[in-house]
Amino acid sequence: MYQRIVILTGAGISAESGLRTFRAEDGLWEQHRIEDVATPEGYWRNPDLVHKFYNQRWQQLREGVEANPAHHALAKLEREFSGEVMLVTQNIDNLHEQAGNKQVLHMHGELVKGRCPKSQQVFPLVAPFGPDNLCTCCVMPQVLRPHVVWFGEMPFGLDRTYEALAKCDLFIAIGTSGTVYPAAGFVEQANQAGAETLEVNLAPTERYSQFDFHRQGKAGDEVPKVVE
Ligand code: BJW
Repeated sequence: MYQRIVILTGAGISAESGLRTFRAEDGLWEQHRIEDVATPEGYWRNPDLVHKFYNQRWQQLREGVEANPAHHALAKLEREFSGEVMLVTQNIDNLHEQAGNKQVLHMHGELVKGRCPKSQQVFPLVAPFGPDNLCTCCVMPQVLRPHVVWFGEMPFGLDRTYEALAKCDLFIAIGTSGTVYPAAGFVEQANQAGAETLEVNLAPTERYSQFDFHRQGKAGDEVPKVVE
């Protein structure tokens, strides 16, 4: 019955794969100040600290974190749905790709890539971030920064996302607290387009009242049921 679906995922969809979310009590920011590890100013103040933060997360991915039933259900949807489906993730992990999704818009970047801070050229990450991991695009090679979007920076692919939101008939937000803009405003855009909206989360979020439907529980339990 739906023809054009937009799906937004957040850290909660990867929680059952063993990746920590941000704002939980034992979350990624429990031991860090957001300004230190998630802003460009924090990065330039102390690149070593930020490199260490992302190297630990990259290492965890490389050690074999696996996609869970929620990621697999969304890959099945992409394979089998006859209409259009757009998957936008705020996550920098690669679990949607691991599950088989071919079209993933990583609006906050990707952990498996680094970026030259001068030319903005993006490189696959082959070694940990650090003073010796340099770009190959500049005459004076630059230290690669994580290819991620920090506070105050512009998320990727917004034009495409807003275009899809303006046309969608179903919007689903999975495992995101709805506290970070512009992603937190997507439900409003979908509502304005006349779409139906569904929130899948362990607990009601700040955006609860903006959604038509809710499924409360683990993404790994709920998303496969939604996709069926
Ligand atoms: C489960 C589960 C399970 C757990 N199953 N569920 C004042 C007002 C409005 C906006 C601003 C403002 N001041 C500043 C701003 C803008 C700012 C912003 O939004 N700040 C807010 C804090 C207010 N935003 C920006 O700066 C953005 N850029 C920007 O706005 O550019 C200008 C612009 C202008 C005009 C148009 C458009 C743009 C950039 C934001 C960049 C965010 N970057 C980070 C780090 C990325 C790299 C990294 O991963 O380290 O992105 S911050 C962090 O938060 C990360 C996440 O993607 C993002 C969202 O977090 P998420 O995914 O929601 O995780 P949690 O932990 O918050 O929630 C997890 C949820 O899962 C919970 O609800 C759990 O219940 C649930 N859950 N287990 C189901 N098993």
